[in-house]
Amino acid sequence: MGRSIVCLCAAWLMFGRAAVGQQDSLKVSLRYQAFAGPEEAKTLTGGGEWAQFYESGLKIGDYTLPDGLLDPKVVYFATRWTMGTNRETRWTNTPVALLAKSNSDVKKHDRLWIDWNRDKVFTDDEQVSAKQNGKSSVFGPIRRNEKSYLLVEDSGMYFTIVPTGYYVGEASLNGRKYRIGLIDSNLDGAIAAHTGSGESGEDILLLDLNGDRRFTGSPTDSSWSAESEVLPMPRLVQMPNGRFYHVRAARDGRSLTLTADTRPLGAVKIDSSRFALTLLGEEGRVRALGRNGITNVPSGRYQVDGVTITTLDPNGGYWSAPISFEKPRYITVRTDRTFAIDCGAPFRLTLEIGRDTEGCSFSLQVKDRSGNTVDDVNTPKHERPVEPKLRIASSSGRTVKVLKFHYG
Ligand SMILES: [Ca+2]
Ligand SMILES: [Ca+2]
Ligand SMILES: [Ca+2]
Repeated sequence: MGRSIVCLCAAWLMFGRAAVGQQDSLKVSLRYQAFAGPEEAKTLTGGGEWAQFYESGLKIGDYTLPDGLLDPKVVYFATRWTMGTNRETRWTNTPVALLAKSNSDVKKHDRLWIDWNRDKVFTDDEQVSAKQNGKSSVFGPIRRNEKSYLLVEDSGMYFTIVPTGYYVGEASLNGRKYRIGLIDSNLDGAIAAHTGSGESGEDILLLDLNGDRRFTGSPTDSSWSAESEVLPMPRLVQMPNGRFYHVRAARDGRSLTLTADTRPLGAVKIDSSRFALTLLGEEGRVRALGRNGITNVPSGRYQVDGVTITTLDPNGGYWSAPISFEKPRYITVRTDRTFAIDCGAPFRLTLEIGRDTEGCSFSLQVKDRSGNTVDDVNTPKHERPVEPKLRIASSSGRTVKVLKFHYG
């Protein structure tokens, strides 16, 4: 009895020593780099934060305006960070902006001032520079707390605020370099320690998994799909060498520390050549990438959050299909056994017919081979496939009606 305990301890110590090598803690220095353009900023931040101009109750006569403006308009400059959370006082705290047109040919306002000091005078130093981006305007950089943001016009009075850039560096792992980065996507001027929920709206971790030096993906659609390189800030991330690392980002975004997780790995089997298994554990949401039916995860107990099946497209890119489970599923990952999760292709369509006084309704559901719900199917262009059609025919085969399904 005593003998076996000694053996167990020895094995533990050996594992511990193997795990504490030079690769076990990585500090990566990051530098600030501007986004290639507002579109890249919007994609990688998952659309950025909303911003809106409101006209309610403001009188232009109360403000001192620069001379010679075309079609001036004073409006509240409302964003999550200018309005704060106190509903009672938010309008009195919200800066007022001045919009004007640069010439009579432009349809929309393309000049902007923000009365930051709230003295009701719009001065030259409060003017925000503007650039045309196709048919819409991009204002900025707007500075706040030493950070810079762009205001990208979506339509008329609706805008998106995005950071002007992100922090990027290279992590060296097993003799290879991987680009890694951070985005202050919730625009609070700091890189947050993760909240662990892995929801969009958090800051972003960028990780170039395939080594093409670009970051592909978006934190809103299929963010945890097998190939996404844009992740709402995780506490634990799997690096391309297959190991899991605890993520700690400096608040100023200038560095990132990755510390290897020391738990032994256990295998989870999913019958699919490429997939991502997302688990909820004590580190929040964890993504484990699977190849040839197997993935390895730090041992422990988890709730299965979802599985995304991925298939490479012969013309480049990949198809992905996230699968969710109706009832909460828990797994215990152990080193001495392989846990199997039954899900994956082939997918089946099930047709449901509803009847009421108005007539019939038809709905299609996509289920996987085990009856789990396939939440979505994404093409290599990150779009949904064309909706299927329903043909209603008479018993003689004559087409009575053709209906097109729509998503939602
Ligand atoms: Ca002012
Ligand atoms: Ca932040
Ligand atoms: Ca990449």
